[in-house]
Amino acid sequence: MSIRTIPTQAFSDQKPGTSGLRKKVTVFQKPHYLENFVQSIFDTIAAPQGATLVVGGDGRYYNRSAIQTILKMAAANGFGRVLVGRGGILSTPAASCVIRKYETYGGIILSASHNPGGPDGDFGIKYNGENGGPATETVTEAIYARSKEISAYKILAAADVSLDELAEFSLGSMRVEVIDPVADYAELMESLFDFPAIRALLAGGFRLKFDAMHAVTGPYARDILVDRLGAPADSVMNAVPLEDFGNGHPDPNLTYAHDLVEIVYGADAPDFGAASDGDGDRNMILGQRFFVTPSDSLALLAANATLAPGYKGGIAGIARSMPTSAAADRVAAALGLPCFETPTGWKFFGNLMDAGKVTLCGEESFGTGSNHVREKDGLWAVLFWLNIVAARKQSVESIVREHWAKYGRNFYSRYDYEALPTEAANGVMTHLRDSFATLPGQVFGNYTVATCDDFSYTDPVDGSVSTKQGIRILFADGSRIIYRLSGTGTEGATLRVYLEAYEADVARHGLDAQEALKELIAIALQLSELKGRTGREQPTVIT
Ligand code: VG1
Ligand code: CO
Repeated sequence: MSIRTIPTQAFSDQKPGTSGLRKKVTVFQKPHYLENFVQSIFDTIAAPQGATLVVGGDGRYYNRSAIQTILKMAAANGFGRVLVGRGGILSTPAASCVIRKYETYGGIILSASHNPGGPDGDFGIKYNGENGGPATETVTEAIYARSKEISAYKILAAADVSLDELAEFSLGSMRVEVIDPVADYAELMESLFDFPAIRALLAGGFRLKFDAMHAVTGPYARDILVDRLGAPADSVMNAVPLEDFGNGHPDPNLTYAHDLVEIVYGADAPDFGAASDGDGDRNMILGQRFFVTPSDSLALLAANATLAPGYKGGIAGIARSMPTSAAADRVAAALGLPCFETPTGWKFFGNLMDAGKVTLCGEESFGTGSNHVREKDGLWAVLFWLNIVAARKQSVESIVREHWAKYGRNFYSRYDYEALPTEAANGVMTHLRDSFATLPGQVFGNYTVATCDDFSYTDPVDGSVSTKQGIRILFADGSRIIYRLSGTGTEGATLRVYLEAYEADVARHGLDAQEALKELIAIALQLSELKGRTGREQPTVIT
């Protein structure tokens, strides 16, 4: 088998976004497009000869074919060994787990997460480093720079290999090990949570429903929830991963996980509901007819962490992305723990976890995780919740209400305006920036603007600076409106508007979030001139 050097022309649009390079499948299918990006990764990370790489993805359309290309390129670029999930499958947190457990030289994860899949859907690719976490911005910028000047890539001339059985074989001078995608991850979960207590909870009649949304978590949920914890087989729905996610949108929120929501809000509802996304790193937690906002979930996990064996010694600190509500900050303050506010995207948490500054991290976008891996982790959050419910012997709703009574409630919502014309979305952001000078001190109904700015972050570990990470309008009473352009979309621009208001009065904790935030939402629309500038009357999704 010979190594070929293929001449190529650079593409100008391979800039990784919030979580890797995400494009339409049809873009990745353009000749040399995938190869150029993979070679740019290899050139940038400069792995030592013979290094080990992990490769796997969420199983969406094009996953299998991309993996064949990556294996041949890894062999041609001097890797000595690749660990690849059977069938090309590895959930994002499982990939992170495998990188760390086998101390590999990082891994390549193929996923466009919650974006739809299929021939007309989205595909994505990213590199995670030796700590198991998404490459830092310094590395992704270097990969992008390389992609703009690349003129050739290396690939082994070889036939495709079979990945459907656990096996070990050679590809050129590289070893390929096809590994069980679930086993290492499930073992890690068992080491963190009180499985006997959860098993007893389920045996005692507590009913749960987990929606894998036809995405990667199906086999993980079956192994852990059904086989190890004894939940009835029908506790896991949409459990077979499909290349197009059954034409669905594998995004675990009240809009897209509607099958689950109908069950959990219906007659004879189970006690607990949960869903995960395309690549298994997001989670939605529901009690019986009760929705837990991701921001509250992070705060609650932090407040109850010591109930889980893996965290019984306490946590070092908490980090949340800037748009995530400050509910976790209140828990950190009460526990005397440091709390960090980072830009959006898991890559900003890695340094903090590596330095031992934080144990738990979370984002408002249905992402929570800890230093057990370096990605957010959907099933981990589900197990953490089940562990807490088992230990406290209370319903999800009563646990949340008690939390609000103690710490106050941070009402929270996010409005997404998807696929806007890029010009219009940029226009909204520019208009807001132009009003920075005049906004402070202005009064809108019950709200007075205290300050406004573009969020910028200096990493406390490596000193790197990330600017323009979202526009913040901060009000005198601590309420906030944030505007941000998404870095994961593949069509036009997606504008996200994040709203938060704090409420200490228990008598008002039962309010619907949309009702409680009504005035703030009207202010957000007014300040941004969003309707006029984009022509959109309604958001695409409200979470
Ligand atoms: C979104 C979320 C962000 C998350 C990112 C990747 O990014 O807002 O919090 O980290 O997706 O999650 P953006 O730039 O579109 O707002 V996943 O599960 O798509 O890997
Ligand atoms: Co995801």
